[in-house]
Amino acid sequence: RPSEPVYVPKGEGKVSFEVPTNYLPKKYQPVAQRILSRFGEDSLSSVPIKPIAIPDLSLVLQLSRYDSFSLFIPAHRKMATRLTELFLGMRTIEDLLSLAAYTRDRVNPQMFIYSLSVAILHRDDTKHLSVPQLSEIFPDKYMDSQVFNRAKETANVVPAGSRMPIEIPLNYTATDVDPEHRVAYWREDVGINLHHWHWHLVYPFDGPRVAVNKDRRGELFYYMHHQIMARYNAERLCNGLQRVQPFIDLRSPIPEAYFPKLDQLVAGRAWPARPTNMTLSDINRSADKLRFDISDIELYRSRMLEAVQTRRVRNVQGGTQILDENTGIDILGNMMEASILSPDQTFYGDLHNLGHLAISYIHDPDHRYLESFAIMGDSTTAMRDPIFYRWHAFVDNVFTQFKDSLPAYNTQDLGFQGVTVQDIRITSPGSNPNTLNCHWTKSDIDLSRGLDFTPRGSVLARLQHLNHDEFSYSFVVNNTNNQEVTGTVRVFIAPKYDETGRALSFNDQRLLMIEMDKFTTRLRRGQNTVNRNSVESAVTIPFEATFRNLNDNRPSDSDLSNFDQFNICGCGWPQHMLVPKGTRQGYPMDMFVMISNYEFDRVNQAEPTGCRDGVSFCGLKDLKYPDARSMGYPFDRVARAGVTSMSDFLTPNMRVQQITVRFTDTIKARQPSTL
Ligand code: CUO
Repeated sequence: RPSEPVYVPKGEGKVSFEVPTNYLPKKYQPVAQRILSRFGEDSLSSVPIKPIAIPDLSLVLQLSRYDSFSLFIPAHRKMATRLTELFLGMRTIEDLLSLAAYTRDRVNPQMFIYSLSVAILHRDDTKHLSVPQLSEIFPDKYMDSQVFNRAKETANVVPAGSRMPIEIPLNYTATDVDPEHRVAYWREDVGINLHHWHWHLVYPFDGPRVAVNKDRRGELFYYMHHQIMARYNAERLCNGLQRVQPFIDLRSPIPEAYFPKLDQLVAGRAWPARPTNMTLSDINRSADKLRFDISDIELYRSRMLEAVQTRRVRNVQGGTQILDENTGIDILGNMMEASILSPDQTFYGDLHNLGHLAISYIHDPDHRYLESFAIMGDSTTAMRDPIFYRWHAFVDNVFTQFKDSLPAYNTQDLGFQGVTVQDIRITSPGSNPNTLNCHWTKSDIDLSRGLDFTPRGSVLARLQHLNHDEFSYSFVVNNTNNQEVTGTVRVFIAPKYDETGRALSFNDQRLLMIEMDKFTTRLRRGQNTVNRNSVESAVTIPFEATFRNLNDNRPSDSDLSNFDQFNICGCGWPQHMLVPKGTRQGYPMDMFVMISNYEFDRVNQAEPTGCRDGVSFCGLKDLKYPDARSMGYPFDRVARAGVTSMSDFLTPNMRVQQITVRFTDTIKARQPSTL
């Protein structure tokens, strides 16, 4: 049993840490007293750090504090794994805290946060804690670098409490001359990028087995990224853009450019940009112990495709494994990402990761300019770049090819005896039925934890982001069974028309289906009305997980974590991005609702004790994925024979309703939830 969790500040007071002098890096030791008093003079409580035997850190210290850190680089991965193992191996919380205090100013800061976060998520005595919000530790990975000079200026001149938030304009990376810029608000959204970082933190592909070996992790890699693609494609269609073209010919120039305008504060360097029409090259960077050719990626790709076509994979023992209906996608996901669960990591390589790396070194493949990787090399920032989606469209196509080779669901797989969905509708206050309303909102993020200011106190950045009015679903369901039954309600929405205005075929539309919610419900005999609010969605985490409330002037040090307050999970789609933007005229979409028989969906296991938000994308901590069906069901397979349209597809336990998504180009303050 853990002793008092001393490192979680309680109450209103400020907290300081009493660190043994020799725990500070050598350069700070002569001024130890000054440093410690600087952070300690107005503290109300302090946490003593006990001296421990410091383990061997030689491997971990090979990466300098000022280098960029990427999990896609195998050498970095090794170091991070070692550090994670050390944190996981600390006997008590006090020992963990001591090692963290010792390593904090010595090891690469990004590796430090990564390894400590993975350890916190997986140690028995800390797994009830939420990991710190990355946008507040490394705000430089999420917003325009200009903001940081302005933040410093403000902090020096204006006392804490009277500081106005620093406004970051919406369109700071490009102009509409580049059509791709129309969806920059989506790609550069802080909440979306935080979700992606957090997902990869919860589901690392390398590292201690306890962290990697999770129920259906390969399948979730497929499904979560597939949903990102579906959402991004819907967003593109709303903005008059075509669906993403997969990046297949790796020798062809990449027309999509990206200029991130982000700085790496610790490294003191700007993230490299990529002008239009650059081409990939073989990578040979001895400083990163990294060497591979584009033909290696092509070779791994052909092996992966062969596995998909034959539905067989090689394993390291020299045998073969069948990719079957149930576990095939999980194995493929692990192969694609090259997790340590891949059946043969050497033969299938790390296709997905090498794609990220080759793209991220396109500007300096042989390190002659001493440049580091671009934002595709870091899962924290990768989703900002248009090329992310072209690469992941390729990745998704491989999975879809496999799924399409499986037998279609028949009406028995889809139906629910005696259950009929009679009416489905969306209600949004002050609006027509079946209408979703989007607009802009401005919200704040505190920069002060990520910047070393004197004088201290919070400095807020105010960001403009997409948002929607809260809404609710109501479904009328008839149960003609002579008893109460339990069902899983599955709610999806998808665009109705393609780029040219033609109705999408069933097979195209199903690949664009966005999961909006999934929940279980009891159905009494006879007619039932099932109600559900948008903030309850199984894909999202609450608004407060991403932003602070406007005009919330609590000093940041006494509010060390708004996670503690809301018991928020970090992984999950941000609530403010639940709905695609729509259009001013009103964008037509189909809402699809299915109630499946819970007898076939149920996973028998203990009730979750930790967070339950964002479950569809993030699973449940230490438990099995709580839905026994294939992820993406019922849209993960091709249509059964004879089905060409959505209406052909429907069984009585499903229903479709056209909805309208309307965008109003105004800034609207967030309304408190009605729930
Ligand atoms: Cu999430 Cu490519 O997997 O970034």
